[in-house]
Amino acid sequence: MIEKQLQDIITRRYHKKAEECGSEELYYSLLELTKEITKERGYNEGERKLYYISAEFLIGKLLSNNLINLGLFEEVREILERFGKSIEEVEAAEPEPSLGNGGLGRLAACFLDSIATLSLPGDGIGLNYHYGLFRQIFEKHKQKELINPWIEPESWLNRTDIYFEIPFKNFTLKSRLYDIDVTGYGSKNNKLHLFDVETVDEGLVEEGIRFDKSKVQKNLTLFLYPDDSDKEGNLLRIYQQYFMVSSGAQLILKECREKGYDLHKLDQHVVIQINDTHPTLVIPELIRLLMLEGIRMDEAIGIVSRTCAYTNHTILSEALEKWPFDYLNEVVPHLMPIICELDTRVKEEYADEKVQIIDKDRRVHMAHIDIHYGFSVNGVAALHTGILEQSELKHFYDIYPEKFNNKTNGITFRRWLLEANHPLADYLVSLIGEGFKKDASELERLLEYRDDSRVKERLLAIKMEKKLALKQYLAETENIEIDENSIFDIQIKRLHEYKRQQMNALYVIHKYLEIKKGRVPSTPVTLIFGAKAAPAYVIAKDIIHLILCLQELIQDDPQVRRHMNLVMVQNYNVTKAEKLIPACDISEQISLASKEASGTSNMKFMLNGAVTLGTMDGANVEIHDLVGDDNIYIFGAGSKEVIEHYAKADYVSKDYYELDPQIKEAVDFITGPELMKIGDPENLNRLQKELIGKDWFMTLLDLKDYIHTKDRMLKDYEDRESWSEKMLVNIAKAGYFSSDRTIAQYNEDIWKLR
Ligand code: NTF
Repeated sequence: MIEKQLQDIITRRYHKKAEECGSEELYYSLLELTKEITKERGYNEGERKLYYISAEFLIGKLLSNNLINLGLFEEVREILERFGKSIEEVEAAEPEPSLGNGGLGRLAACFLDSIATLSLPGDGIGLNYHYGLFRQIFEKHKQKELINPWIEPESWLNRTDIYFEIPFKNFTLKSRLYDIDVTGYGSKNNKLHLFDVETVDEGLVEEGIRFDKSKVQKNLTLFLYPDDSDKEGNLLRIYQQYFMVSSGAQLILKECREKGYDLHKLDQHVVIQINDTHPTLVIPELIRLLMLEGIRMDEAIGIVSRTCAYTNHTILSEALEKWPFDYLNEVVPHLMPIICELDTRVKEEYADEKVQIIDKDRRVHMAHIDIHYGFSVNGVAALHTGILEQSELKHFYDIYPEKFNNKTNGITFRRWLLEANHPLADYLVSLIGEGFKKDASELERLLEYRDDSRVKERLLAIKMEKKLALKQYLAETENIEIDENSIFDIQIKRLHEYKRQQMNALYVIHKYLEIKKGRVPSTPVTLIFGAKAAPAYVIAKDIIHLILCLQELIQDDPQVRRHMNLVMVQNYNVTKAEKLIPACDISEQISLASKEASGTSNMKFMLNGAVTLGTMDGANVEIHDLVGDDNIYIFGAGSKEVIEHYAKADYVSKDYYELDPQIKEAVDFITGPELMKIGDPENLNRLQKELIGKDWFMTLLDLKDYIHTKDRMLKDYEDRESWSEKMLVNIAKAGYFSSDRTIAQYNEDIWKLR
């Protein structure tokens, strides 16, 4: 049936037999077929609908994902095999959109999958960036940014004829709606609505990703928020944000009108989840639009406040947006009377400077708008929400304790287990049945096999299979050689000082020096990094530089390489994550406690049988609660201690450097002759100076404990029986981190759909 449909499409498109098609032709034919079948399933509906507004949706490739959700994956795989092609080859022809930076955007994508899977009516609203985030390449041990075009004449995007007028101060832009169908696993679909500007001009891009930031009509959806290190960059972000929320708000009201809803009762039919502060302007915009419909301001404010809910994803103050009043006024003057009114109402009620919307420097605090004029505020892991309540947002929690709630993040098991790890998924089915695919808590049944050595041996064999698959992938795509018999220790996430890739690099230096002294580990280890740095983030780029220099140093030293290898993959993205995660033995989750709101790769690794090496931060705390001391390696200062150091300003990295010869030796090595020969002295010197003189994220505080704990872990790996039991327990306990659970909780406590 499917085979016939596919062959018909191929004949119409290419006048060929399927056997004669290349990967690309097969990909486009399958794209068409999948889109057709998806449409036939219909869309979730209900009296009340969720709109998840987010500046980022890091959706990844969609072919396999959609085939799995449609229940067609196996069949299509077999058909392709008969045509002499593997699904992997075909999928290689699909470009990966990069409509997000990291965890926040990937979370939004996992959420859309779970919302559809739970048959909840809920659509995403975002922007159709033409190049998204940059594509990363390495040149002279440095990151270079290139454009990442992903939109082809034919893609998952469906172009609609729905337009909205978006008013700015000096001009009006037309926004056109594009939709991507979101398939649920065995359920009806929802949509991801992406808005675009008709007048975008890709020719604006000069060298790399440089472009004229001032030509807003031509660049608004060119890149996922570009460099905001200057005023023009900031203004462009405000333009993007308003364009997104005004388009979204107009779409929401259009859908309500079409369904005949009374706009006075908007909050009964609509709930808007504001993903971080980027979509905050939806609050004043919706008030403005309701007033245009003849609703008085006071009532409009009430309606919108009962409609909007806010999720906070970070306590890092630089990520909490505060726009200068004058910038907003330059872009959207028509919103300012409303923002001022919202501010006045707060000032009349509360004297506390910390809860004001417009502060004394005339900066507009976006999160404060969300908290005062939304009905729910949630953090993304228990520890994170606790920190929001007890310190970061304490002044708000004191006013509105009833608004605060926790929703620990989750990941979709369809992509991160069924798609990324077929052998493991199949084996789990053979042991505990299909149930876990819809109800992830059933994974716990795996615990019955805790003492079954045949099962544990099989888990080790599957891990080896995925390590070999990664080896082959890296050899083919990046010309990198790795040894499958070594321990794979992986840290993949955005490059940020608080995530402390620099601490991992210092471990590498330490180990290098140990090996040079003849103290070699009994099992070789391969350390794998993947990370993009924000183009304007100088120290992050210096850290990449250090890692790439270390990589070369080790590559060229066969004596060391036999025992330790270091590899940094280029252009880390969702596709690469799907290859790396199933192959991992040790999952590096080493952020400074209190700084990583949740983390989600920690969950993906665990689900695939890696063991966590981590601090008591974010969701690591909850992983630890679930698996117990024996099945996770925890080290370093806890969040209380860290928060106290900040409060007392008593952490002095130089003391750690000077008092500990091992630390000193490792830090000194950064500017020693070996690396200075390979790298750029400017970058290496600056990074070293930063570590000794500032080290804002306390790398040296935890370094010793990190080294000891990691060495202990590498040793424990050698007891294969007991290690495989840790793997089993991690897989069995991962069910809690299904985004189906997270979304069920959002719905129960916040959205109340159906
Ligand atoms: C990220 N926040 C956090 O840093 C992660 O810990 C968390 O897992 C994800 O959100 C998803 O909740 C951001 O990316 C941002 F933008 F808020 F800084």
